[in-house]
Amino acid sequence: MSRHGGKLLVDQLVVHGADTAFCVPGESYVALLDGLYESPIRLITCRHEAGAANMADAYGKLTGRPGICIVTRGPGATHASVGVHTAFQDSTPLILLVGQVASDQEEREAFQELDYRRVFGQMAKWVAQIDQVDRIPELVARAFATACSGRPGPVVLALPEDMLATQSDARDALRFNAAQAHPGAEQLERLHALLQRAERPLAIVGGADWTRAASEAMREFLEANELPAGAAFRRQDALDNDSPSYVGDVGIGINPKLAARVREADLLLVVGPRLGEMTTSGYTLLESPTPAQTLVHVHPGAEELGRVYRPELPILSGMGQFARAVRELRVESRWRDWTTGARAEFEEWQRHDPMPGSLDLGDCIAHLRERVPDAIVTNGAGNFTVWVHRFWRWHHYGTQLAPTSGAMGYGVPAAVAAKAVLPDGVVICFAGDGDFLMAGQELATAMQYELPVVIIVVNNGMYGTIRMHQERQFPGRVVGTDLVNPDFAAYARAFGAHGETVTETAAFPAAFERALAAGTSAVLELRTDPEAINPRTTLTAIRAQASEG
Ligand SMILES: Cc1ncc(C[n+]2csc(CCOP(=O)(O)OP(=O)(O)O)c2C)c(N)n1
Ligand SMILES: [Mg+2]
Repeated sequence: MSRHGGKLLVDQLVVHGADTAFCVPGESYVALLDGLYESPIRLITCRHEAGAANMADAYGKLTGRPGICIVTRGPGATHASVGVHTAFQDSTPLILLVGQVASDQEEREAFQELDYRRVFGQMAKWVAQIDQVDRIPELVARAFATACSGRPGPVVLALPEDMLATQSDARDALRFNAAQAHPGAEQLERLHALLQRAERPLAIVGGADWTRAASEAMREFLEANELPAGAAFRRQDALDNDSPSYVGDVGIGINPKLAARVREADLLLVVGPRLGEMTTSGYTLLESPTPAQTLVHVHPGAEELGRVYRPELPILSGMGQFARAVRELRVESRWRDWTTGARAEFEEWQRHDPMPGSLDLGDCIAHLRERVPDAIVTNGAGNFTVWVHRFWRWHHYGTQLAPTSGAMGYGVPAAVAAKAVLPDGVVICFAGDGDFLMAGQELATAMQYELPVVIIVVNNGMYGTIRMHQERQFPGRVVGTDLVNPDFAAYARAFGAHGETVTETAAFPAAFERALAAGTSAVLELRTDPEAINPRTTLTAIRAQASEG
């Protein structure tokens, strides 16, 4: 069977299980677009390549299969690069397909030409260019295997225009098999021995490569042994937050009492996360290279084990493989009070004192977590996320879509992708006023594909995080952080979406019901007091403290 390269490539995507692709079209890859004509793959055309790449990342997080993003040469690839970077930091399987100049034009700096190996070298697991049409099946299979094996991540494939248009008789590949490590009997025995010796053990769960079943198996292990477990930065859905074992998030804005417990623990069982800057409070919770705590680090990538901290017991394993192996593991718990104490501190941490202003974001989130407890929650970056981390409760793996890369503009596209993957779910995006306008145009995508999501824009009239750092380091010298914003409700209505402005806590529940019932996407602008800079303090207090110091 003879096919052009574009069709051959799309057929490979189907072989490997892709059912959705996110793109912004380009003249550099019309043969690939043509391959998508009459294909079973659902094509979602976006308004910005950053949106398309972030959607592909969210798809990868939700399904465990590579999110497919297709963009054109230099301008499209560079726009999409933020999604590749996020997929790298978040360990998300993703495949970016990029148009490339024709082979006979290469290296002339032809129109929009870039060398993608150099551009994406540091932020992708693998970058390649398919120069011969007959090798599409081989290289696409490798792209899927690479994206999903070990520590998952992004892969970039460049596609010369003439190659895509060339006919080929190549046969389809077979569906790829990802490789994942298992913990050995020896590691499990040592883990058992270390747990038996421990008095103040603490688990930190997170990272990628989880499934609902793996998260449930982990929960069984933790609960049966009365082990306390925190969630790594922006991985708060790794364990049901109602579990008596769950003790809060080990990320930005960590409960100081939980931070103290991480320091005091005699055994840290880290399952999944990298021990990165955000999960270690800027590398302060553990000492590098030799932590005071006995460290057991379980991770699917060998290069991550011992990268910053020497583990007493490194375990190279996938999450499902590890969780299944320890599900039945039992130790006699000598730490019941340690665990119930940590849990009580978490419950206490979810209550808060009233904040300045007529709208209290913490109260709005507390309402939502009761009203729609199983919602998928997305966000980008900004201080508003600290309220989400602190006051939401996640119950199932796959309900938090949040960039550990700290990329603004992630929440809206992630919400759109989540609704495409799980059409029956309630999807709520939390965005800051700055964060929202980095990706607000994808509201058009939500409308075009009839993917209703609720977007909550927390408007404090500034790039709040940066203002906070500014006040801490240069009190009173405000520069570059004020924002003059559009009317966000009117903006939403211009797209045909539902839009409302909410200025008081008491008005929020009814506004949310109207947003849910709107039958389209909705934007609720929440006007918050800029004084309420985070759930613990005010701008004025930060400035005063900094001036004194
Ligand atoms: C793409 C990107 N650009 C810049 C930053 C730096 N940054 C982090 S938070 C932030 C402010 C976010 O403002 P907003 O969305 O209004 O949230 P707020 O902090 O006010 O709650 C900025 C500029 C970033 N993290 N990502
Ligand atoms: Mg803001």
